[in-house]
Amino acid sequence: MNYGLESGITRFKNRRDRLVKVVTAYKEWLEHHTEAEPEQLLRLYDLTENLKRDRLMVAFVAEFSRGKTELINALFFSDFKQRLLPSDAGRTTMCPTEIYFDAGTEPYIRLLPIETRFRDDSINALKRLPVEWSTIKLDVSDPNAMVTAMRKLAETKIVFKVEARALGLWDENDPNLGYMVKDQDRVEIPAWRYAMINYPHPLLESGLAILDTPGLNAMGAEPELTISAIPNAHALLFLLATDTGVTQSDFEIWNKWVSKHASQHYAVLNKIDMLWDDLKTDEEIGRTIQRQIESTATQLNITPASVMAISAQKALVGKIRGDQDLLKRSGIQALEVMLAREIIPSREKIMRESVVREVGPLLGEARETAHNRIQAMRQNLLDLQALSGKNQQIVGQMREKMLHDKQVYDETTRNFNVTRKVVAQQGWELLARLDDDRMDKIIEESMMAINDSWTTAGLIKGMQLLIRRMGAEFDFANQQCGGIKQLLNSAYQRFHEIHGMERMDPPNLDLSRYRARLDELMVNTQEFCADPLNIMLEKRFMVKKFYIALVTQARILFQQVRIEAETWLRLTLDPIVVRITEHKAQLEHRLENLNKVHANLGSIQERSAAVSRDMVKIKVQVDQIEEITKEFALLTGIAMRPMGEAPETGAPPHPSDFNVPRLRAQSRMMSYCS
Ligand SMILES: Nc1nc2c(ncn2[C@@H]2O[C@H](COP(=O)(O)OP(=O)(O)OP(=O)(O)O)[C@@H](O)[C@H]2O)c(=O)[nH]1
Ligand SMILES: [Mg+2]
Repeated sequence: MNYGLESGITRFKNRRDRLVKVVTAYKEWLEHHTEAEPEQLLRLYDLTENLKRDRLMVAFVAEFSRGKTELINALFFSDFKQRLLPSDAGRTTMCPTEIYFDAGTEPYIRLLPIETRFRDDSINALKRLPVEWSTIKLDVSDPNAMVTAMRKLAETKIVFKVEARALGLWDENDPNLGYMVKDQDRVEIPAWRYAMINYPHPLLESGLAILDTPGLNAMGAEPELTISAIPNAHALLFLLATDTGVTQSDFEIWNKWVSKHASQHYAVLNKIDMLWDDLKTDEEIGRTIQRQIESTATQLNITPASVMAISAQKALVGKIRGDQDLLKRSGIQALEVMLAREIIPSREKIMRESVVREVGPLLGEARETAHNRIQAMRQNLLDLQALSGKNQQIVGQMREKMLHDKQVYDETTRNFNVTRKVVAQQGWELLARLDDDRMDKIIEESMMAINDSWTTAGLIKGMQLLIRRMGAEFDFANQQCGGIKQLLNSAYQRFHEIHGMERMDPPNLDLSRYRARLDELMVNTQEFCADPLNIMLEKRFMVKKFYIALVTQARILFQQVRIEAETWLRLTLDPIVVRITEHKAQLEHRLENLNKVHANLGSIQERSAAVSRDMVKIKVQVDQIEEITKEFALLTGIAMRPMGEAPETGAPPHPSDFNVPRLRAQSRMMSYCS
């Protein structure tokens, strides 16, 4: 039993599955009932695939030995009936460990050798190269074998100081590294740089992912953690222990890497069992714990209510033994309730917003199209009824008028197509400025600014240039999108004025959150460079590693902006094109009716019957899209607009996730550009 956590995650998974289903239904509707471009369908397919992989990442961050791993064991792996992940006094977890479920492969633990630090590849890049990792298959039915395999996470090796220095893990002048010394020449270093565990646990299968991290020095040594993994996690759990209080290094971690992140973060005061005292009453113990909560809150500058006091160890024991009293006393239930009530819904919100942003406007448009089709059919019937009893001359006049209307419409469409070509060209230019080659060039320029001087001064120069260049591309994207929007608006205006088509107001491209992330990277750089420990010459290695981490994150941002721009173009142009094409089809249909009736006045009944039959078919389309919209509205919480009302204007909501898997879609080209 874990207080709402399991049901919370299951709810998250159900919602996600239902979203996948509704987007798939919409895609199929488009396939069957419209001339949807293959690229658009592919994009929707990508979206559903990405949704299926959507995870809720909870990162555990703290100084060593505060009980991070013990808490992970207690929260998620107590069913194992023993300690699954190694947790021990002193430094235990030696490398950052990601735990998740991937249905595509057998359970495994994958370990990245520490020697890969010699290379200039980021961990993110190495994740795509399985050969670089040492992989151990996990036999989940054998607990002892599992525990043995997990011991790898705590593995260390003894190396000569020169090697450790070359790996950027050892610095004679750093007083914090004394614990590594084995003898005069040798030091102990982690055997692995990073671990990935694929484990079929129900919570992980439902989309939860966990990041366990080692203490402070390890965090500083792997800048990718502090620059991307931790800021990109959806929730951070920061642990303190009652026996150590808030030490200088606890405070540093909280201050530098936890408190200022926009993602949800929580302070957890662990090891309260150390304050349990048989010679004190429960009230006295309660008061002692409360005092420690208050002093922790004061030091971290947060309210006492936001510090959760727990005993991870007793929670694990309580769960393994089924001891409800111990479990209750451990305080872990409050933490589980918080995870279920706050973290999961906030992740769900991000997922919903991203789907609403990508699909919402298009779905609304599809619904509008279906209703317009019915409307046009009704008009057709009225037209036909109006024709009954008319002579051929009158029908001929009506046909002439309709023909004229259609010619005017075709002329407007031709003009629009000229604009469309210009827009396509500008769209290409825009996307070309945001592609990987462009980013490579920007990185190259920034490396030139550093000019192989891996000092903090060089780093600042290189990063300033990188961020300036990226910012300039973002500016260009905003400008270009503004221009495209204006062009389309004035081209569409003619349809509104001459042909009475409803007004449209496409959203603006909003890149503010990417800019904020860029600014954050610059702040990270400045902070790194201001740290006296990093200014020393020996830290050249770290400067380079830090730069690689920054560039990795910057590249992800750049790819995200490209996807954002690509989506924006689609959301802006597609609905207009659909509307114009639909209107044309309707005019043609009406003209065809007039032509047939003109040729044979006796065919009105027959035509009316044919239109009525078509109407039944279209009614099915309308019903389907209504169902899809209803489910979509229910899942995303957006209001369903009663049909016939003016569309809402302004930008749809923005998600704040930096979901890397979405990048898969980046190579897709816009269909209308081809
Ligand atoms: N008394 C007590 N001990 C605990 C509690 N939680 C963890 N411990 C012990 O504290 C030690 C460190 O716990 P870990 O889970 O390894 O701590 P960690 O934060 O993961 O440490 P690193 O992996 O070194 O970063 C272990 O011996 C745990 O058994 C607790 O609630 N009470
Ligand atoms: Mg640990």
